[in-house]
Amino acid sequence: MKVLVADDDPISVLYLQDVLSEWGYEVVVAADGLTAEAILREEDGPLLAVLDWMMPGLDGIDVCHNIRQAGMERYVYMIMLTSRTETEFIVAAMNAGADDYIAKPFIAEEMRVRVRAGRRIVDLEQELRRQATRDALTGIFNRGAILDVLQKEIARHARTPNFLSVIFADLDHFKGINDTYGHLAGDEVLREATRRMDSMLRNYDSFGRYGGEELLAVLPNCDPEGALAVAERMRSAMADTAVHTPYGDIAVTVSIGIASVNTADKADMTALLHRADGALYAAKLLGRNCVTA
Ligand code: GH3
Ligand code: MG
Ligand code: MG
Ligand code: MG
Repeated sequence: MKVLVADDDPISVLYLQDVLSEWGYEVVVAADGLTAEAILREEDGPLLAVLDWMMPGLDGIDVCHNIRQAGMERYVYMIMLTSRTETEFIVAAMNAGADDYIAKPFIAEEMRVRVRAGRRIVDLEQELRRQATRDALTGIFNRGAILDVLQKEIARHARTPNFLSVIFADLDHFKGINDTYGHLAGDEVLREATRRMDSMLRNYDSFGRYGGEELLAVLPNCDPEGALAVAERMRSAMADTAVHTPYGDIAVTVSIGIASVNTADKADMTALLHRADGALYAAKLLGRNCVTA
C-alpha cells in the first residue's frame, strides 16, 4: 500500500521513509503542501497520508481541507504530524478533515500502530466500495456501477472528437438452460460467459451486468469498426466452446448489439443505450448468435 509522506524537513522525511518502507509500505514523498495535494488527487494516488502541519505553500491543514472538499471518490486517510499538541490545535486539525495526529518528534512504534489503524479503515472502505459496485455472482460491475462508468466516460470526452462504443450482450435461450440443467448450472454458465467475454476487452474498457443475463461493455476511444471486432470475438468465444460445468457441458451462444457515438456530438447516454438495445433486438430477430450495429 502506498503512503504519502509530506514534510519540508528532509531529515524527518528520510526517517519516515525508512520506517514506513521497513513496515512494507511504498512511500511517496512531497516536500510541500501543493505537491502533496496534487499527489493525493492523482487517479491512482495514495490512500494513506502523513502530513506535516508546517510546510511552505499549503500547510498540512490546508491539504486536509482541500482533499475533503475535493469530493474524491476514494477515501484518503490523513494523519497530521505536529509539534503543536494543545487541544485547540488538535481540534483544528480534525475539523479540517484529518483522521488522526501524531506529536512531533514521533516514536516509531506509535507511528506504526497509527498508520496500521488507518490502513484498517482504508481496507474496510475499499471492501465496502467493492461490494457496492460489483455483482456478487459474476464479480463484474453491477448495473449502477457500469452506468456510472458510462456517464463519466461521456462527460470526460465531451468536446473532444472521439468515439465511444457500447456493447449490449444477451445470452440466447438462457431460460431453456435453467429449465434443462437447473439454476445452479445457469449460474455457472453466466459466470463463465462473463469471464470469457471480459477477457476480450482492453484494460481501459469496463464490463457490467445490466440485468439478469444481459451484459453491458463500455469501450472508450473505440470506433464502430473496433467495437464490431471486439463484439465478434465475444460472440465466438461463446459459440466456439461449450461451457464445462459439474452438470454437463452446456453449449450457449450470445446475441450482441453495438452502438457508437462521437463524443464531440453531445452524446446522450439513454439514446446510446437505446440504440444498442435496438441492435440487440435485431440480432435476436436475425436468429441469435450474431452481432448487429
Ligand atoms: P432470448 O434468447 O430471447 O434472450 O431468450 P432467453 O431465454 O435468454 O430470455 P429471457 O429474458 O426470457 O430469459 C432470461 C432468463 O435468465 C430468465 C431468468 O430466469 C434467467 N436469469 C436471470 N438472471 C439469472 C441468474 O442470475 N441465474 C440464473 N441461473 N438465471 C438467471
Ligand atoms: Mg515542516
Ligand atoms: Mg436471453
Ligand atoms: Mg435477457
